[in-house]
Amino acid sequence: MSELYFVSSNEHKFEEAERILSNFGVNINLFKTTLEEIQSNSLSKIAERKAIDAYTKVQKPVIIEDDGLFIDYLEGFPGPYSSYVYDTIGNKGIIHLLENTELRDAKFVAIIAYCNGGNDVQLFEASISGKIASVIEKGGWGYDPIFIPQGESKTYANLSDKDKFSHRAASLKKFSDWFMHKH
Ligand code: ITT
Repeated sequence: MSELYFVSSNEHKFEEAERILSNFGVNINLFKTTLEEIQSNSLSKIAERKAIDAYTKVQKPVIIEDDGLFIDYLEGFPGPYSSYVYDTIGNKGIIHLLENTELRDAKFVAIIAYCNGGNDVQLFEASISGKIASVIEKGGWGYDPIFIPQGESKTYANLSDKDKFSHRAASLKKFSDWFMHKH
């Protein structure tokens, strides 16, 4: 099987993806770089462009992942802007925006995009519903300390089995089903 690169600036994403995919028999290597992120309301369009940019840089089969946290009360914000919002207002800012409401429903979306040359990109999308916590928990990374997946009472930061049901695991499962079948 040819080498497959996971292209990302985020090592946490890679570590989880590597662990999840190894259970499906797929091995990945990290190619650490910052990819071009176009401004768009569509995660799919962003993911597609990231995958083409990644292939241009690596010149080997690549996957990238684009995630978004969509908060109902904020009309889906930060969604496609999740990375920028995390780096600016962060979890504190999100909690502040939801200070006066009980409406805390949200979903975490992950898109895996595969490219092996040209403009041909395969997309695999999955999401998980949940809620935004009222206080920031300790541990985890990114939005882990504030996202409580449906059916759980703790955030991603304090769940030992995040991989079992995370947005990342669900989209990687779809990808690996396709990828293993293709090879
Ligand atoms: P890339 O270089 O791969 O683009 P990134 O960190 O910019 O890395 P995204 O744009 O896909 O990644 O992610 C959007 C934001 O959501 C970013 O701040 C991530 O840290 C965060 N995020 C994604 N998945 C997460 C998870 O499982 N737990 C916590 N935060 C997560």
